[in-house]
Amino acid sequence: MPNPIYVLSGPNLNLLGVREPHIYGHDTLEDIRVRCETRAAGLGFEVVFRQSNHEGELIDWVQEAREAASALVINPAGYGHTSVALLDALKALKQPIVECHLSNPAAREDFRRSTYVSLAATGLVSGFGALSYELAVEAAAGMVRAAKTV
Ligand code: CA2
Repeated sequence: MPNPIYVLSGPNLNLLGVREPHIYGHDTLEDIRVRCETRAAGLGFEVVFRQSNHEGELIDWVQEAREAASALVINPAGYGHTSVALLDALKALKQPIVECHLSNPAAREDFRRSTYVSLAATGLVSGFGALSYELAVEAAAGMVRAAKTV
């Protein structure tokens, strides 16, 4: 079994399914965890699925992923738009990084149009609700598999 795919979620995403379902959908983060694990298992991967409201904790997990992950999926939430420190941590990763958003931030307020995370990401999946996470896991697994066959 390859190293797990780390799936990290940033601040306020613990409230999913409880508030603002018109923007972020009805799935809870627990629902999304199950969907990611199921999709990953079908592709021969395990998932480490975590959420934090704290920038430093997310950075610690990105650093942990340097040693322990085969790829990283991250929904940085609000920190994507603000955190140079998170970008610096991501830049130290050699593994594929898939940035993931439930909504399509490019179609929302101007300040959401770009993220620092995009500067380090291999690719981006956004706008598909909970399915964005599943597609991001699939993309991450595909990148890992492709790297192994080259
Ligand atoms: O669309 C996404 O996944 C976002 O990363 C969500 C962030 C937002 O700042 C980004 O621009 C796009 C906000 C996460 C807030 O999550 C909540 C969930 C339920 C209720 C309230 C907030």
